[in-house]
Amino acid sequence: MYLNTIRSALLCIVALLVSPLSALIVWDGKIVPAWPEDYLAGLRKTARSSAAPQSGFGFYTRPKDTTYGLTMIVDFSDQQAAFPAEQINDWLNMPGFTMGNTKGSVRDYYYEISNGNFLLVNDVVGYYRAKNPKSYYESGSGYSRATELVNEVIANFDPTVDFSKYDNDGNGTTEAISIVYAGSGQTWGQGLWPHSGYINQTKDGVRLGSYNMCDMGSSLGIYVFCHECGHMIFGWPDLYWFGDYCIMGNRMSDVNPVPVNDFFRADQGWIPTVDLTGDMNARYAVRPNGTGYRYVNPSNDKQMYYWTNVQNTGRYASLRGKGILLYRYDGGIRGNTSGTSRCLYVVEADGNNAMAADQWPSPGSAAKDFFYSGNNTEFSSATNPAAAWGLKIYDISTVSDTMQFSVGTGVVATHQPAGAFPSIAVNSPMLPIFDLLGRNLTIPPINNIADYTPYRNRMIIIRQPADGRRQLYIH
Ligand SMILES: [Ca+2]
Ligand SMILES: [Ca+2]
Ligand SMILES: [Ca+2]
Ligand SMILES: [Zn+2]
Repeated sequence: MYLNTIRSALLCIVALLVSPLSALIVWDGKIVPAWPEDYLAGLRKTARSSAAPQSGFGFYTRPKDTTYGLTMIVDFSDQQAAFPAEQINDWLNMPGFTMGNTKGSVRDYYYEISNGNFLLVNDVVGYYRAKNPKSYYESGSGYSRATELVNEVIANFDPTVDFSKYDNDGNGTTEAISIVYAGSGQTWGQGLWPHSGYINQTKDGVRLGSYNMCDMGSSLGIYVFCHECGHMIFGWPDLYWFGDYCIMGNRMSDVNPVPVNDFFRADQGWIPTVDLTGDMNARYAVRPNGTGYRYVNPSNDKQMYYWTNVQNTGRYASLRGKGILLYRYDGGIRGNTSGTSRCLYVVEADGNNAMAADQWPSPGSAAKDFFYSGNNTEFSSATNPAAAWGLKIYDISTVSDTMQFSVGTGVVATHQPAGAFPSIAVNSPMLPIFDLLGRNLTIPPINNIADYTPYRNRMIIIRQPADGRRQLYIH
């Protein structure tokens, strides 16, 4: 497991003890006297400002860190634009955009939830006045007339737009082509109802791939555009039977939508992950927007549990609870197609599995869906809900910004103090590093140690900027 992780991932996360020879790990999660607090604070600041994307899990598309999209804006003779083009540009791109209660632009949303790892920049062109009134495109069967509008809009802008600029990764297909129209969608699943689709056309030498069609509505909320970008750019499915816990699920707030769920964020590498295995006995801290914990089915590496600390503040303000939120993912299932066939769902701590029975708008979220002391403090084969694959999480703490839990069925391992911060030579040779069970882990040579960064009081990030690889060790 460890070796596979190390070899296959650009980001390696390993729990380990310090060998006297390597002394590579310098923070034991308790107290290291050689590290004064202001020094730690400075390093944390550095870590944030220079954060680079981590490799993630690879289940969904991972776009370029900065992705350029094209947004073509349209109005109609019977639905004229209520917002000037400059305002549409601000809505998509302006840092700190507000309008009514809308919190931030589309760019802000993704920049924020990706912890600065994904920047979406939209070029805005238009307005284009459609040939037919909006009522025409809203009729017809299914999305046939949306396709008609898409073709019409592309033909209109092709002479002045170089679509090849929007193939960000040079693979021959654009990533983020959007059409945003004046007014509101009318009928679910018909006409111009917001959706992501596929354009089978080649322009300027690139295939126009998936597109996002979105309405402006009456107040420029960001839910719909951000949700459609989830489909278009990342390939995320609609999370039906998922409640309010993701922007790909319920539409709780147009103006301050919840983030993408933490499993998808970890899949992108936007939050770090610690992999736990059945032979580990340890106690961990978990903080909001911090490290997530993963437990993979030992006999099927596409199935896993993932859990984080979610507090209902900020982007999560519309949730009705807080604590440890636990997901179960199955990469062998495509999307959430019924209450009993879901690629991703929340394992509800109250054990009533209400979200499998119904969806939007209820049940949305519930305080007792979260694990915390006072509700449910254990998740194992003997509890309701029951854990599969040998996972046991127990002794979950009360709700707070720093929650704790223990894992495993044995005695929690204790750590030796790491001692003073060692001096580490650049271009050091292969270093012997041992995990909690004393197994020697084969770690590639460290060629260029840029810095050591304590992370959330639990980790050291070791960078290897020479080849862009990074390794993250926790202790
Ligand atoms: Ca062109
Ligand atoms: Ca591309
Ligand atoms: Ca429930
Ligand atoms: Zn959708």
